[in-house]
Amino acid sequence: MQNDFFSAEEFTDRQGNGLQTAIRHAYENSPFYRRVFDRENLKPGDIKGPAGFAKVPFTTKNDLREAYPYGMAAVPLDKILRIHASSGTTGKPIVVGYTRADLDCWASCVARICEMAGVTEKDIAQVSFGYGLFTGGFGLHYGLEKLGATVVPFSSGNTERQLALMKDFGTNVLVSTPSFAIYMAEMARELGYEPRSFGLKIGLFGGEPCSGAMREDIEKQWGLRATVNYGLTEVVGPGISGECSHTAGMHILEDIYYPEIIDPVTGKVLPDGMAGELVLTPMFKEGFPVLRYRTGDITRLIPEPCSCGRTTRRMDYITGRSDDMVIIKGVNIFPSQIEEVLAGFREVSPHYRLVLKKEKGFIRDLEVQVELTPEGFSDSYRELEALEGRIRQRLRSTLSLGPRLKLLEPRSLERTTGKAKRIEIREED
Ligand code: DLL
Repeated sequence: MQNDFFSAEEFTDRQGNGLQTAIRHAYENSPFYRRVFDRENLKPGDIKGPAGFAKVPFTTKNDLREAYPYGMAAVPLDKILRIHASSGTTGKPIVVGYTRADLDCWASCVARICEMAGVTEKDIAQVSFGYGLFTGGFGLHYGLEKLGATVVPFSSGNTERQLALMKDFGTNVLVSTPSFAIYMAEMARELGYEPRSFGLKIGLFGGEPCSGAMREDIEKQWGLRATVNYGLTEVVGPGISGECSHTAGMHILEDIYYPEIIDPVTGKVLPDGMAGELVLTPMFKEGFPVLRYRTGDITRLIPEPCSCGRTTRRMDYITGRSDDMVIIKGVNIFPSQIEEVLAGFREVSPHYRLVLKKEKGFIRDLEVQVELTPEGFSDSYRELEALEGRIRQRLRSTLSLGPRLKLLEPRSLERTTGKAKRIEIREED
């Protein structure tokens, strides 16, 4: 679609106008932002260009939590057509509401992401994200429909039936979390099917990190081309960025979402290419607008143009969340570092879990639990011990700390049909 090919000047112009629209709408219609601007003694007219925009305070997850349920609304509730919410594993969920224009814009964004990934109106796409308050199911559904693809709105769960219908309906595009795609392949084999025989062509994966090893595994097992896409409830849901067929980072829909990367500690805006926390401003959101939302996701903006010719900047894969960082014995660790080490061993599967023991608020102990692959599993104690030693050594040199390691039999960790749960915290007093 033509918006992905704007020239740099066109983007600058559009973003300048878009940011002005967002600021004015928030200031004039959102009691929350009116208070923020008044507190800072800021008026929309004072904010000019990117340097001026940096004066706008960040919005955090906490702000949205405190606004539960409707405190972020900037339109009367009768203009809200749909509500979604984050799962809210801790504290209150975060609620977002969409006007008709918001829903149209969202569907167009998701359609663009799907088209970029190579999906066409000839395809049959099975949506295996949950339909409900989670934005994944409905978000992809309406985007794919807008594109003209045939949608199979299966939702999550019921893996056996999911596989049976996939075969019968001739589904060729799978829409799910990457971990569910791996689980489905495992299940297909258990049921006696060869995953490649399903004829899947493209995977649209999102909602959680997809490491290089996971992507390789999915592509090899299903014989499809995997693409990843990114989004979050607080900003809109899926449809913020996604990969084109060159699969080298996710193009941000920059004419709709204004991205910044900041140093998570100082809040300073960082130049393209440097890793930090992603901050997003949706420029045309009416219902529940947010300005400079701190996503918590660590990534970088890729300065080089993509060989596909699109001029929208790409964001790199998420390497962690600023609130996922584990500090243990004074060492900072991101789960993605552990995943990378594990991915280097063909004897272990992509299924792992980090068990953190907390004592009086501090993490005292980290145990890495990882499943062996059926080929990596051995009856020989000596072989397993040698493997354990090699993994442990690699973990120690990467993390500067030696966590405990537990090798598990194949298929012993619980599978999920949505986002994988990688971290378990055990509180001890
Ligand atoms: O997961 C929205 C979504 C649904 C995106 C389906 C793509 C596909 P939330 O439940 O609010 O929304 O979770 C958002 O999930 O801040 C990231 O930490 C993580 N996340 C989402 N996509 C990716 C991705 C949806 N491609 C949170 N890579 C975000 C890594 C991702 N992390």
